[in-house]
Amino acid sequence: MAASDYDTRTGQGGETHQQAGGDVPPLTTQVGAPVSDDQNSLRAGRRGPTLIEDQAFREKIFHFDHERIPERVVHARGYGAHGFFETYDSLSDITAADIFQRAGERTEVFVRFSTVAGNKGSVDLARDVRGFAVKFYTKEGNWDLVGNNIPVFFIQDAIKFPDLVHAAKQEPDRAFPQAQTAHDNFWDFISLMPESMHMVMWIMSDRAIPRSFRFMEGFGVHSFRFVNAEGEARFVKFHWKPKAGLQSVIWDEALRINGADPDFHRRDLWDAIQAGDHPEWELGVQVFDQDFADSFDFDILDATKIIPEEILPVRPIGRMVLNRMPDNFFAETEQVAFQTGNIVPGIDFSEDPLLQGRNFSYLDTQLKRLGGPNFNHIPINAPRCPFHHFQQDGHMAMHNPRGRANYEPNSWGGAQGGPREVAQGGIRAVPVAYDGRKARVRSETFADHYSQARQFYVSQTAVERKHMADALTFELSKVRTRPIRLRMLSHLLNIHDDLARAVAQGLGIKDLPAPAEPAVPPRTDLPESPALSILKNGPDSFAGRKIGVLLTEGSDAAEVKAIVDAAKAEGAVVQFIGPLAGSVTLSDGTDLDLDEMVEGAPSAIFDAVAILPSAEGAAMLAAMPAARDFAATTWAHYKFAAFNDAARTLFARAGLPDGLDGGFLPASDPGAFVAACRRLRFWDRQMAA
Ligand code: HDE
Repeated sequence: MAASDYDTRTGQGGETHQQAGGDVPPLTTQVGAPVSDDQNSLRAGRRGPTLIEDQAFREKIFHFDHERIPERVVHARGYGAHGFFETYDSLSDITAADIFQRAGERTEVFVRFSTVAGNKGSVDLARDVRGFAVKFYTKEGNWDLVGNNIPVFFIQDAIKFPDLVHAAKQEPDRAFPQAQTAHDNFWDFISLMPESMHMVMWIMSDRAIPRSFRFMEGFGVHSFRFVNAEGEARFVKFHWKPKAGLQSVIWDEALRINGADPDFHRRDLWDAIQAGDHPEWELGVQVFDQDFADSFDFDILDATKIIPEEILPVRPIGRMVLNRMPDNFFAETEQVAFQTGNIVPGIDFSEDPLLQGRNFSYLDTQLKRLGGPNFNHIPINAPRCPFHHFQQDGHMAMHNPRGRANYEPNSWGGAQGGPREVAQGGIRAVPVAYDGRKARVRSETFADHYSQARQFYVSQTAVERKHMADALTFELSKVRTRPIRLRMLSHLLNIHDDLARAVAQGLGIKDLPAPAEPAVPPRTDLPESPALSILKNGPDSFAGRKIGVLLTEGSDAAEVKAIVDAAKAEGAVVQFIGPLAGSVTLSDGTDLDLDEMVEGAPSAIFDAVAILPSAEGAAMLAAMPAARDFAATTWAHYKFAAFNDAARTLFARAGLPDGLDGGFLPASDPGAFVAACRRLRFWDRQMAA
């Protein structure tokens, strides 16, 4: 073939190949040299080898080769957003923390939500704990409240964390399963760690499959300390409560969502914030003194225990609003470095052995992940308040000491001498007195592993208890080693008989094992705590939720409009779905653009649906497996549906019962439909099954 030059910019059309000029800046190298050709590398002759002197090419490839940093060993998959925290009232009587001194003051925050077990590219709806990490850029330094959406943890001592995480992640020989605890190693470890039983109840509940980051709680988990200007210290536990109420999906939906939209949670947060529907949480505290701690049933340093809100109410102290997505995911969400050690004057640690271990881990891990000691120079990590210190040099140093003094004490004096310690305020450890022998021990006050697990279980509604039994059955059904299943059952027997029996039945185990030998006898007298149930803390509003409206050619325009108007009046989002992508022409001749086609939008991605075909359209839908599935799963997931008469053709083919039930409501009364949606699900159907 004869070689000849041709212009690679021609024939490819469009704006992508426009030249610099006007508003379009010139493409440059890293050091600012304009690039004349970004389509062809420099070569010796038309068909000859590439020349090493092509700096623009080498620089581009070199940089690309190094685009990745190590992903977080846990919480690798996450999504962040910017916002603000607003203090309700001054808390100066209990803490000197600057952020809590002035009513109405706003402080910038960055939040990162995450799953724990999965790799960076894993699905959003894994059954897992969610990270809920908040960086407050306060006037006296960054305060990182690195919490989860579950108020307890699996283990009591940080030394077990690597074992827990190894057991939960992919098994090391086969490198699967991804983002799942439903495998032998996890349940092997868990069933040998009775201290994890309370946490197991939480992760087997629907808390581990939240509908959205926007609809989940957050918890600081550990007891911390608040210290006021007089040096008086009290314990404090932190709680985030979503203003939009709690909501989770059910497991079968999670499985479908993971297939249809693995980025479901990301997309949800992105869409909400871009649409101006800014999610909001209230920060609340449980504050208590040493006397309360001494008289409480469990050790307040034990991260496998809660203090029920009914015993110690949560006092709201401010609100957080997320109102801006990062400009760049990598720069902000990936490079953000949370550290439990980042506290500010007025806040102190407790002796919780998990927290103490974390304080080492979070600093250490950033060195590996971000490549050097200067990760706080990265804008997302840098404080917004002035800072001065003598730390210097190292990889990628962006802030360097000025002048001569890079040590202290020095005698250079004044501004030249650099910063000095503060005489008042500053971070001061609470002078807690310790005595005792150096030893590797676990306090006997940490020994009760079942009582609060039971309390969690009995605090759930019947619907939620069933979900827990189903979740345990599902997870253990994936465990191939039978003795592990039995060992788990022996623990469940110490938690609640009903639960153990339901799981045994699901697994086809007829002979229950003996209950596990508890370190201390489990208590059965702890009262129900309604705050622990999701369904008892629903939104009673459909605002911020999504309705999927399934349409066809010829759908009744007035019917569609009435549903859309009612949904919008409630603050809900509407999406249109058709048999094919593109648009449909409604009965009045208007063309309606569709958001999705039914093959790509299972009902699982909506909170409620409206099925409004024309008569001919219904026959067409009835012949489509995806449309039949849409109707069948709406039913199977107990979702509210508005429907018209034509839809019955589809329902019959989808196998729905003739009489339907109270969860399927006539589209002719859109107000009643939207009012029903406030309950989120028609759980009566689950109970009737
Ligand atoms: Fe973490 N955890 N953790 N963790 N954790 C990390 O730090 C660790 C624990 C939590 O969005 C790592 O920067 C130990 C409890 C969140 O960037 C690492 C122990 C709670 C995030 C680490 C725990 C958490 C992390 C990995 C046992 C809830 C994500 C990357 C003592 C209160 C933060 C990183 C983000 C991340 C260690 C237990 C929450 C390795 C040793 C309990 C939300 O340092």
